[in-house]
Amino acid sequence: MARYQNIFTQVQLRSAPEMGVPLPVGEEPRIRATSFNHWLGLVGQAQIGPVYLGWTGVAALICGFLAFEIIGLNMLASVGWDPIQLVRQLPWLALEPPGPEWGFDPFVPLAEGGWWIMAGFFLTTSIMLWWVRTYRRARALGMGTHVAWAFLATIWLYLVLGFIRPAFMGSWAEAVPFGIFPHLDWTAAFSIRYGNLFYNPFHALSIVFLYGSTLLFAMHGATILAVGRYGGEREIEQITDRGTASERAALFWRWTMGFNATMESIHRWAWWFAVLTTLTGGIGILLTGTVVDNWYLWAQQHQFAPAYPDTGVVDPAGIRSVGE
Ligand code: 07D
Repeated sequence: MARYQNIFTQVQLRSAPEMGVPLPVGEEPRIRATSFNHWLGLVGQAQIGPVYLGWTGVAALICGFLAFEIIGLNMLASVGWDPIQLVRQLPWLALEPPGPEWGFDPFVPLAEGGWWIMAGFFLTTSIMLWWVRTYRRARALGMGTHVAWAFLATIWLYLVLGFIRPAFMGSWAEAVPFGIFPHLDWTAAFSIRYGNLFYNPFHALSIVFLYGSTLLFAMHGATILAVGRYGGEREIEQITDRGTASERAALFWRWTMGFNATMESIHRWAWWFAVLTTLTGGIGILLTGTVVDNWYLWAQQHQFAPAYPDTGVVDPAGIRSVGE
């Protein structure tokens, strides 16, 4: 029998589908149909299904579909209902939030940003319902709820960008537009408007954790692949035994840098780095325009950006002249 398997050598089993551990009544998968797919089998499990699609899942999919339709139809309307132009211009098309004249008014005419509020409402409802789904499915399986809390850290940044900060600023116009290039343009304009986001220490922290996450992921992924020939991917049975893949993996890092994470702690490192990326990011965005109006001037005041000689140019934010 083949024992050492990797993406190139694996044996894909075809037998009665694996239906999982016994679960309490009402918690079992609702859609019990299964199938096998060779291509999926090359990158993960070949078995598709069973799927649990409870009411939170169904409602999330419906709300997500409504948001997608509202955004798509508005974009189609913006090119005169021409499907060819929709495809051709898609990366540039947008559904914009209400203009500054509407403040944070919840009732805005549809064509003046009301559609954006409605799409945002359905998208947010969809995401929150999906969050409930991740929490409840984990509980039903007797698992911890770590995935749900990590997911909430991303939802935090999403809500700060699209709802919480605009509410604090009293204007929907501060929120992110829907659209591929338009949301990127918004990012650049936001950075410039508030004095260069590079000088926002929470943006810097967020980058530390983002880059740190990629580094940790690369180190952990590479380590486990490197000990695959000793069965390193079977983590649990390896923790206590001597001479295992797990011990070699730990020793490798202790030899090369004097310290090693454990089989358990490496996953806590990864969880915290990923979660802190959007947690610190959301704090940075929430402070922008509410507490700090110009990050470059703020950095000068706090002695981590150089102060250039006074040019006499008055800060457009009205705080003081540059270099003062
Ligand atoms: C999760 C959010 C997506 C949300 C969207 C819209 C609603 C509607 C409506 C209820 C993932 C939400 C809409 C909620 C609701 C109703 C009615 C994103 C999520 C689409 N940066 N940067 C980060 C780097 C620069 C800028 C994080 C690097 C420039 C802004 C990360 C560089 C400028 C923001 C990061 C760089 C700039 C960020 C994202 C280099 C101009 C953020 C982490 C090397 C381009 C975000 C604190 C993440 C943030 C963010 C990296 C440069 C602007 C660490 C590496 C100087 C405005 N940047 N950046 O996982 O958190 O995002 O900032 O140059 O908002 Mg940056």
